[in-house]
Amino acid sequence: MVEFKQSEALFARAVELMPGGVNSPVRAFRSVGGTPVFIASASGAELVDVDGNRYIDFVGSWGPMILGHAHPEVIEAVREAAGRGLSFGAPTALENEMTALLCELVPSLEMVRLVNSGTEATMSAIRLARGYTGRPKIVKFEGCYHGHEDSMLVSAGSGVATLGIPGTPGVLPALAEQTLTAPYNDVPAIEAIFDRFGSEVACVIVEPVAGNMGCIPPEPGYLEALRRLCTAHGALLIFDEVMTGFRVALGGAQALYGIAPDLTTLGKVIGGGMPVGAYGGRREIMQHIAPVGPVYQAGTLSGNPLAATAGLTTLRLLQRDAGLYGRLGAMSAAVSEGMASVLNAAGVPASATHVGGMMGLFLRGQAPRSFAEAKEADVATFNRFFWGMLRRGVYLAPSAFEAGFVSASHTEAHVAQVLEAARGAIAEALAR
Ligand code: KE4
Repeated sequence: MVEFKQSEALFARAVELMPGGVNSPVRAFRSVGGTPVFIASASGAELVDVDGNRYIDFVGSWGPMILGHAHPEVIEAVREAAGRGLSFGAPTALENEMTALLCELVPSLEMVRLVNSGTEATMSAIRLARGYTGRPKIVKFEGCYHGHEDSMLVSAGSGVATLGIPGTPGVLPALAEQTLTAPYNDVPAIEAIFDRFGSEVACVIVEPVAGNMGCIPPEPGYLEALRRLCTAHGALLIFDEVMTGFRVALGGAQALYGIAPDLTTLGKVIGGGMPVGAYGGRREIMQHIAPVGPVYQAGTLSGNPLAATAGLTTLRLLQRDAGLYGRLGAMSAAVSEGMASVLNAAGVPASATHVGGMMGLFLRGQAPRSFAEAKEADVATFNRFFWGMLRRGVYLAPSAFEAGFVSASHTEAHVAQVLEAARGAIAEALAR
């Protein structure tokens, strides 16, 4: 019988010290219920919790761990860099190397600014878009998440092309109404927004493959429509590739789909597990950022040598492995489609999506194309399935509305273990 006693004891203390006992809400398991497991260590594709339970990991720290946990070359490079000092608050050659490699690998990047998180990257890119265009409005899509800055924490107003309303206390209505939202994969809806507000729109920010409502790929022609409309109306197209960057292809979704955004935001994989974000794009836009331009943005630990070392080592390993993204795509397909097949065989309608090293599992007969469709999935059964998988040594994302991630360390043996666990977990979920 799997025991979680140490995790339960630690969580009882954690909830007295941190809001919800966590430093990021999704880790609290509130979507799936129960007590989150506390992780003691990780290596390759596997996690070990404080009770000694081992798991095949399909969260990978929400995307960064694409090589697998504790990759020996990354660990050694960080160890060696640490001996030279942790942070200087001054330029280092490492930052030249890191930003040069990002510009080499991501097609639309001519200039980059390093920051410390995906949120900082998107917050800064949005401020830059508003400063560069002189326009107030931004457009985002329902079910897409771009970090927790105020302009992004809004809910769709009633009906299409209406002004946003605060999605959480603390966001000012005056700011929220400058954010317009539209359903993902809905070209008429974004056309309606541009028809009404075109001359006021500073930018459209989009996850080129949506990963925060489960994994929902763009419909054919969708990203092209966003590119066309932004160009026609003088708005900037921002690809938020915090999740898709180096996850769906070496050059990100923009390389996979052949679309050049005006700005790109990055995070997760580019830090190799340490805190790194970045935003960048055409030189003539990025030159508007301080100290060379008037749009202010700064950060004490931006470009931190240790984090840059972890990121740079990771990116170089990805660059060197020509077959990696083909293997990641085959792995994410085998896992997601395999689980969906097991659920369907048990009489539970399920569908799978996968792009490169990210994937989605929906307890819904057809793969959703939007957040509204994703919300039609059977979340209650997913939550029971989640716990059945966890007890059988498979760590899925603790929410029906998150993407899953594979790594270079996942093997065929892991796939077989997952499918065996899924058969038991869904039978148990249905018996309860
Ligand atoms: P961070 O500030 O969490 O580094 O990045 C924010 C962010 C920006 N853009 C996209 C597309 C993202 O997916 C994220 C963060 N993703 C979540 C996973 N759904 C991180 C997990 C968490 O919030 O703890």
